[in-house]
Amino acid sequence: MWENIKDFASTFFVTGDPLIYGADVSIVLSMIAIVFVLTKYKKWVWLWREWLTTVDHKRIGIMYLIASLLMLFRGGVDALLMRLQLAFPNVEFLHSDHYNAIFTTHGTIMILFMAMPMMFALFNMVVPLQLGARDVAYPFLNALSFWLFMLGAMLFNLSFVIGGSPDAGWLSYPPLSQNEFSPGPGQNFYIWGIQISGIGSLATGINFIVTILKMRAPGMKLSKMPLFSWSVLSSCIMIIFAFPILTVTLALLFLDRFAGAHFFTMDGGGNPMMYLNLIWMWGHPEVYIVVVPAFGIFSEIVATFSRKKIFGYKSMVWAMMIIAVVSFFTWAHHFFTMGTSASVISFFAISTMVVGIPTGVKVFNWLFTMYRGRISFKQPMLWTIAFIPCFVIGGATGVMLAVAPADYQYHNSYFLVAHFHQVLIGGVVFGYLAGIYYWWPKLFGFKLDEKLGKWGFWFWNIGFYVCFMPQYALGFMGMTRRYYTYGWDRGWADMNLVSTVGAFMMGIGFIFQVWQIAYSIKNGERDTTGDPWNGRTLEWSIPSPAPFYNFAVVPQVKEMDDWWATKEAKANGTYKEQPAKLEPIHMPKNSGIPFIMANFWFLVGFGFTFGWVWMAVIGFIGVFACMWARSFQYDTDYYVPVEEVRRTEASLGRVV
Ligand code: HEM
Ligand SMILES: [Cu+2]
Repeated sequence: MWENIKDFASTFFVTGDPLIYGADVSIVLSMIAIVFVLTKYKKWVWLWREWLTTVDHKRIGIMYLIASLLMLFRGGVDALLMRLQLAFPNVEFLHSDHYNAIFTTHGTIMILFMAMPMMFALFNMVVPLQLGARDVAYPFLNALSFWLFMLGAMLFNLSFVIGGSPDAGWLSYPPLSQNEFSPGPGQNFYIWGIQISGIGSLATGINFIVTILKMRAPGMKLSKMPLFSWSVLSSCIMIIFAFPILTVTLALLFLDRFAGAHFFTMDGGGNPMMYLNLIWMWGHPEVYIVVVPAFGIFSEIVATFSRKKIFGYKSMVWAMMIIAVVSFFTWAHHFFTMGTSASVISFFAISTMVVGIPTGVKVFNWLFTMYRGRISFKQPMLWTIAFIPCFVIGGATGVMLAVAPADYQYHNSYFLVAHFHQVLIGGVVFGYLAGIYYWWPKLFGFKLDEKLGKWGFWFWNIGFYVCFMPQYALGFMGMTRRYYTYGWDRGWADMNLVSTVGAFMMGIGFIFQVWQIAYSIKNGERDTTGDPWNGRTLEWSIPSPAPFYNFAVVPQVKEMDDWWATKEAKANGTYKEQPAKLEPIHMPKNSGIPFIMANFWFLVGFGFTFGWVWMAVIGFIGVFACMWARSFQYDTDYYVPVEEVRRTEASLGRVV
């Protein structure tokens, strides 16, 4: 009996590596600390009522934000471990297997569990406020999306200490990811972690499309909608077309592994190339899904901090929509070298280059907006300005990669690694950080400290170039990606050392940012106006932090940048006060079902990961029970009385 338990434990828990024992200990300690604090300060009920069951888009946004910052930390530690290993030749503090696991979890976490939730954080924090809405179209579904994401991410991260991490690369190509070459639960963790959170992402896509199309304040025609909301629309359209492909692809891969099917096997009629095509039909749009909202953020920030209307509004909208469409026709550029006909290759080479055109249009629009503007270099603007050259270089190297014959040289080299980090960090991360700095006061009621933030900014920025510029050269020098160590004879030592120094500079930048948040919670400049940046769009017309119902009175929109127009009219004395009549506000009720249902999904995933069908069955029964319960719940909304609205507004310094 004891032997059996020992046997089981030694395969169930990941053992043998001091790093992992360290993680085990810190996970257990932090759990104990959390339980202790919650109990000591009697916060369990508060946690349940205010957070775990909330359907308020702002709170959901904040939870996404916290989760994504934690994941940025985890993915960042992975990155630093890899860079540490590569700093010098012949270092083997990570074994080859462990290195494989680390680049796999780094890539997967950064894209699916860092970039995606940070993007959803911004969607949730901003879109309803910008549209003049009281919440998203389906608040319950929104909470469900969040919890599906969260439990999927937890499942994926659990592989670090239980069962073993996936190690077949961030896209898990077969045949490597098949049972034959990756037995053990790692690949299953990958499949189910992504699968569960992916369902949440798809639902978020639907939710925000409906919100944008149906919930805009009266008078806000699509042609007057702020550009960030447009970018969200573009991104969500891509989500609803791309994510089902991912779901199906992973489901088929799972059938191969679990049920011995032959969709992507080398024999039995299967074809691994099919997987590559499918996964990139999702994967390429995916990178645009995460970058287009960053374009929206930059558009808002450039206009606000140049004190000018955005240049070329219509062309911006067209550019984002064209990107959404073209992004579905470029996927094969990820495997030019795998041998197809010249005509297929030329099609994908040209379509890839075509994406550069709308993107270029946008860059010029931002520059023209800044031209002769009165620019103020606050944190959001700094990140925006840093983004432009960074993204332009990343885009240019992307076009270099799109030149198919030349790609035979660059393919899977460090040139590629440098390229995609340049667009992902310079575009996505810089963009989201800019957005977080920009909208932070609206959510939290105070600004983030400028001085600490600027330290963080410079460390990130200089660190970025120090880290990734040498990698372009390393690519030309023949260093391929996913290399776990190399010898002195290669001549790669100097460049790699420089690159590692840069990576650690970015790490220091991140520490400054965490410090900045901690410092600003206490000492940050309070925002009493609700409009700390002299903004242009509706979210700046309400107090900060935004009250739970957002708008005491639903705004009537007349112009593009309506809030700016209102302020101008007030300054000119042409503003006509509209008598604001308070009415009871219709709001959704909190619900525990999303949280509970996502936990059942977790059971499903965990059960399938270890092949314990009984557990998956219990999970499915729970999922259906939750759906059942929800279907017969009729008491899902309530009205906030006028008196309460008046009181809340008064406590925020507004008279209505
Ligand atoms: C913070 C600075 C970062 C550093 C220092 C860094 C470093 C690295 C390193 C060393 C690799 C492995 C390269 C190889 O051996 O082939 C890698 C791979 C990767 N990184 Fe990063 N990274 C960073 C941030 C990011 C971000 C923000 C994202 C996405 C949003 C990202 C996405 C990826 C992906 C998708 C891979 C490929 C994984 C694979 O080969 O399967 N990284 N990164
Ligand atoms: Cu691509």
